[in-house]
Amino acid sequence: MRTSFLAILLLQGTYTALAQPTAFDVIQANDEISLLASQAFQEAQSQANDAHLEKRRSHCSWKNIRVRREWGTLSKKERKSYIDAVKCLQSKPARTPADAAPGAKTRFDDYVATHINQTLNIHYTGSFLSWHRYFTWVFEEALRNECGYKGTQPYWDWAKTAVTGLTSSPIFDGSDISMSGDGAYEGSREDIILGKNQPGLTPIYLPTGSGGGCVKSGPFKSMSVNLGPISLDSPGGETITNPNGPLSYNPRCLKRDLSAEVNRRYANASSILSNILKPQNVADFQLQMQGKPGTGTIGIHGGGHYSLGGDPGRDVFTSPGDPVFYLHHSMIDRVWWIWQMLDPKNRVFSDSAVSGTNTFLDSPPSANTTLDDYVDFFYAGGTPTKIRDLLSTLHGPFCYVYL
Ligand SMILES: *[C@@H]1O[C@H](CO)[C@@H](O)[C@H](O)[C@H]1NC(C)=O
Ligand SMILES: *[C@@H]1O[C@H](CO)[C@@H](O)[C@H](O)[C@H]1NC(C)=O
Ligand SMILES: *[C@@H]1O[C@H](CO)[C@@H](O)[C@H](O)[C@H]1NC(C)=O
Ligand SMILES: [Cu+2]
Repeated sequence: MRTSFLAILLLQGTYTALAQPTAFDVIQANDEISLLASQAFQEAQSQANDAHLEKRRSHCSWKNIRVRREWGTLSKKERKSYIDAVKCLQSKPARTPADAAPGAKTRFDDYVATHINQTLNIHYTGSFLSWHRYFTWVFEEALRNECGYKGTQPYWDWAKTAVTGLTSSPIFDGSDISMSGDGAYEGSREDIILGKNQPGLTPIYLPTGSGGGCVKSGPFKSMSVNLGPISLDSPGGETITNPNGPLSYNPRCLKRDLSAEVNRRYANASSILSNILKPQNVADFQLQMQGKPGTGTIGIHGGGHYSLGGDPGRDVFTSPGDPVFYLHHSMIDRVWWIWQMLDPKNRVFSDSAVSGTNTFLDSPPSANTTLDDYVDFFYAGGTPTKIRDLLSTLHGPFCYVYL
């Protein structure tokens, strides 16, 4: 395997030399990620063809593998069919009974309600990566099985939008074949302040973006966000909560506040590359990705979420209420997959592939997450599945790779 220039820099601890990247560094970091991604693809291909693994696998082979692609590489027709399938889920009635979540009105909302219900047990926990991998996959399955979608779940490459800006990217340009664009501009506002009222934490100031109001154009212009908010970070450090309860019916427009600045600051090519090359165990990997509280960063995971902004984009609980959530989490999953494929023995097929407890930052204190713990989405669908079976994208329910 080729030892890369950047890997050597990282090993030598001279990475700080790149803290102010030039155009050259950006290109180089992007090239590095592409190389690592193609190595991951080859590793997955050889695993899929491996006769030994074949025995442990029920259904997945290289012949029926699904390939997830970056949004901008999809044809217009493919983008349209993804959008149509999401809108189809938004038009079908919820399976969640009204007494379990009165605000869940559509099949799309079933997923939002499930995420809200479990938020404090799936972020900064041992299940974070596997839970969201399975969640995104079960959503993709619903698009296919309930809405006739023939494609795969596309992803949002933040490294690309860190360079192009968000509003001019094919995901957010507001056209009929985008995921809708920015919200109406609400003028300059006070910063978003994360952790303002948490004692002992240095607050993080995030600039507001170029929108703030209701999404103006594109396919999701008139969609209804039905659930939440539960903990919506707002200008000035205020947090907005629906007083009628987290799962009550609270229909409102989809708001966005696209911020290329937040994207660039936390989810650029170097930060993605560093998240792939630096952490040597899953505890460090998932913590770098989510941002270690108190260190002043929100990681690439927070970078994507907060660059969307708006409502529900800035609400950890309700975030799947913005359909771009699934493109974002597909990218999160892709980064995990690339990292896993650098050392599959330890990062996929081992007890040490999982680390952490069952509660948000172990608060309140809880048991360590184990490979035999189940991920269960209740009404949203999917069979309750052990984390053990969610660690490889070629095993258990899965059969996909990223290109
Ligand atoms: C919320 O989670 C509990 C288990 O913790 C489950 O019994 C309940 O059905 C879930 N509700 C929804 C709306 O998913
Ligand atoms: C890229 O991200 C890293 C950390 O995530 C940050 O230190 C660096 O300043 C960012 N680059 C730019 C150009 O904002
Ligand atoms: C939980 O995991 C931590 C970190 O890996 C470990 O030090 C600790 O012993 C584990 N606790 C139990 C009860 O297994
Ligand atoms: Cu989440």
